[in-house]
Amino acid sequence: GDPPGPALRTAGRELWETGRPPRCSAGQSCLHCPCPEGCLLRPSRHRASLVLASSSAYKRFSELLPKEERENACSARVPKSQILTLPELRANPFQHRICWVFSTSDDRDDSMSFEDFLDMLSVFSDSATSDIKSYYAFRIFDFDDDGTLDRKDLEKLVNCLTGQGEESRLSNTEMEQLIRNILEESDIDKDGTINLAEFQHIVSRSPDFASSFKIVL
Ligand SMILES: [Ca+2]
Ligand SMILES: [Ca+2]
Repeated sequence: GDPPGPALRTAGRELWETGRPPRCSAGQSCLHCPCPEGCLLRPSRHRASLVLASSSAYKRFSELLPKEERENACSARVPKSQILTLPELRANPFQHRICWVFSTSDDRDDSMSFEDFLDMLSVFSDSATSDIKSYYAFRIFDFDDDGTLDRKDLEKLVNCLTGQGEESRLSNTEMEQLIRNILEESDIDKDGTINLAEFQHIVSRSPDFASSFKIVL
């Protein structure tokens, strides 16, 4: 697809430079977190949607809607099945988690409003800081949304990355060894899981992380 236009980059930068990374101290799970830190996007989102109303993001979003709904794309929700038709997501092994994390649907059906879509684009764009990217990566990898990456999450994460096929899957022994290595390197407080701070610490030592955590729509 087309790279994000200047409008998206400008608005994205504005969003991120004026806000702090959403480090949630309130809830373990920050999904739809009611705390102000967790919702730092919200205040500027309306402004950003105005800026972006004519941008390529808006165009991409409205094209996912049936023709009769495109006029009011700003108030419409795109079903998950349509979101997953985006080529950038179709091949992403975390596509279901990404929809889940960015959707604000009350029905929990992973449908996306334009603002949800915009959040997703902002996080995956070049203008998002590495703190923002790692925060959302953490939420995407936290499969059971309990605010920490335990062995089960890490196993799922590794399976997503290797693919589910018989020949690409790790053996139990390999998986066990890999998870032990990951924990040895990341689990600073030795409680057996990786919390957000530990995850961000690891990511800060991986200069390639931010550039690889990218979806360009
Ligand atoms: Ca978890
Ligand atoms: Ca830990």
